[in-house]
Amino acid sequence: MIPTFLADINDTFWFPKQASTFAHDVDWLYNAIVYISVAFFVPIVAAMIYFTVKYRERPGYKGSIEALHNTTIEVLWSVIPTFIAGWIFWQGLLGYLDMQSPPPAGTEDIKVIAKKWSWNFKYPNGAESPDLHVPIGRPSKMIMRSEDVNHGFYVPAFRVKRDIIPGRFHYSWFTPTLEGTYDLFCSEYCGDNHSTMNAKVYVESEEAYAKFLAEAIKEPEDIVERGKWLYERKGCKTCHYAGKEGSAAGPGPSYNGSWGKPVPLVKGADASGKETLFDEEYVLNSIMDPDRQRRKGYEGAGNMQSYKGQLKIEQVEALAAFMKSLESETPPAKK
Ligand code: HEC
Ligand SMILES: [Cu+2]
Repeated sequence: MIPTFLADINDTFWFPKQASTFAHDVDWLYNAIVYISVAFFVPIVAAMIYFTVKYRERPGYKGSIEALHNTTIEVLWSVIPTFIAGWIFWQGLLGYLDMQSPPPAGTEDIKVIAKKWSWNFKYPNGAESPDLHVPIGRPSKMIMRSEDVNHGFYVPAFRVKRDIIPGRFHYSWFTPTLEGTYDLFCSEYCGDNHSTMNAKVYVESEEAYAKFLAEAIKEPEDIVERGKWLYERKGCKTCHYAGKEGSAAGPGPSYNGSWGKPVPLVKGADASGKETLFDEEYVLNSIMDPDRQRRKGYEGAGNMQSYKGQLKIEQVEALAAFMKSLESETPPAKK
């Protein structure tokens, strides 16, 4: 078995907390490689320095030209490292296969949707959230896809990392072992706001997890609250500013103070072709068919994708009500 003093030292040293069943083995192998490297590095460098000094060229000293070859030493320094490298490969392969093979049944299956630049998690009961919640002590399986470009699902505390390539599904799994809040990062550079594509992972007791699921499924009754709820859960928050609780100014226009005012357009479907009013109809068009009316000053890359098929008309209504509720808020200075 793995000596614990080798693995658990990292809890406080150079690794984050060990919060999954993988963490111990990964850290242990990492340490083993470091210690093996040190065990070679120190004597080799020491011998090098010693011989450099001992056999340096100096008056009255002549090196011998016969000592060029020693079969015993050469066989040893080839064969021993080969076995060590083979062992490292074997241990790494076992760990890799373990991480690539989710248990065939009994996992908590969570769908992960990566999108520029936010995460969306869908749970078995239909609930969704922008941060990941998982129960402790039970394997959770991530069924992951990307809506646009390459992203990477990376939770350092679990020692789990997996690329997500558009057009196919990728899987990842882990069994959390320590309650707490951990960081989730996107580990593939995916454009301008890649560095903001982070989320939290909440490892919770079964009761807390069940409570979260029950609450996450219900859309708030109040229409404005529901709009805000959708704004946070559907990824709008990464790009649009919406008041004090909203995110910092992203690539999209701020919702604040826009309602009922004229919107200057690049190309418009309305009669003048120059501007339109910020109302329900404009919000609906912007969400379902963003190319039809682009706001002036926002014609560049990194624009909004259509939400056709992802939002119901009632949900658009709620989002519009939420934007309307911000009509008196002052927008932040544009960067
Ligand atoms: C990838 C970033 C991004 C995301 C995510 C995003 N938007 Fe946008 N949105 C933009 C950009 C950029 C514009 C301006 C260009 C345009 O008018 O199409 C815009 C325009 C809009 C407009 C018109 C606003 C105006 O002032 O002209 C509305 C309304 C809107 N988005 C709503 C939403 C809603 C609702 C969501 C979530 C369901 C959302 N957006 C998600 C980037 C985004
Ligand atoms: Cu990304």
